[in-house]
Amino acid sequence: MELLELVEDRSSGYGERLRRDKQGGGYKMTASTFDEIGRVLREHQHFAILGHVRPDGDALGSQLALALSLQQLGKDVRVWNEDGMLEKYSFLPRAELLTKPPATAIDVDVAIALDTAIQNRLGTALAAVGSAKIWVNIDHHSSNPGYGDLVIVDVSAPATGEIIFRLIRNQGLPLDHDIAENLYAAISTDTGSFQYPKTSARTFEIATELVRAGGLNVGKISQQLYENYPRRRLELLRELLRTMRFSEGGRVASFSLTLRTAADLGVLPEDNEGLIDHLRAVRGVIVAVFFEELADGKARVSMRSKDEAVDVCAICQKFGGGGHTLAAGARIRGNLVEVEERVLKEVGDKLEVYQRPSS
Ligand SMILES: [Mn+2]
Repeated sequence: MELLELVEDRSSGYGERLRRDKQGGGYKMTASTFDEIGRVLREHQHFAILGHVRPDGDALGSQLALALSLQQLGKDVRVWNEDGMLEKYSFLPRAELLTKPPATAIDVDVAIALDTAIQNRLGTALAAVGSAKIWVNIDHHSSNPGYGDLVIVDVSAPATGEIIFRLIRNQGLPLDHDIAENLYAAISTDTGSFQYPKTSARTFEIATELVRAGGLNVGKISQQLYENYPRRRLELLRELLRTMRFSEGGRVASFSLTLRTAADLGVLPEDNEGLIDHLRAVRGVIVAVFFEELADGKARVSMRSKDEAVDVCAICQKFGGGGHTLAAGARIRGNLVEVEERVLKEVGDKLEVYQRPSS
């Protein structure tokens, strides 16, 4: 069935809309078709491709992949992220294309936001777009309200990179080794190496096509993604584990990072990506929470759930954040200890009404 739908996607622009209608309820906006987006890509010349602040592999890989494909069509493409290219993803092909946005705004024909649930999560990259005739929003976060003129928010996709691949294939856009490697990295990181629940047959089909079309060396990419961390990331984990606590009878696990500890270790924001998985991996844990003190009087909260019945996106939305059902986050005003208490109380309340399935 998934394969049929993939074929349908290629033959017309309407596969996407059909799938959305079938799922029903989960979408908050009218879907644009790949045809509509493809037309905009072909008919304009100047593009800005943007991604969310504190980017992950999905944001950076998707941005680079779409930019490279458009460049091959002879388009003028700027690729901006507030944080610029992260050290850990600097191995991505043509990583140098992705830069911090300029201080002075630049007009473009089309601005494309990728993997970004809330438009202001584009940070300074949003301000760098002086004017754009058309805004395109391609994402897979369930909390995305559907900002922009052309919108594809596919919450069934485990990664924005998967949607970009389908767009490229559906519209016959260029796909070479460099594009394939960026998309593979995007999908690999956002699926937790093809492990998270939204990883589907379609995901593996796409990975197969990327490996084949790009002649990718999976072992080498994985090594660069998962076996190339700086030592301080492990030193950070050691400090986090000292603060580890379990609550709600072992169903909630959390740890926290103070500004002081982060400064002592020389931690970069990217160092903690994925560390929360150590909490999630514990038997009996349903919700994992990572608290990080920020310099602006707020705390950053990352949350993971192992059960669809416990929707951490809903919890984070109560605090002004968002994300996916099983992976979400928020930035909350208040000191670290106070935020920890408020959030863990909310998680506890959610778990109280949650009944574990008997099977
Ligand atoms: Mn993503």
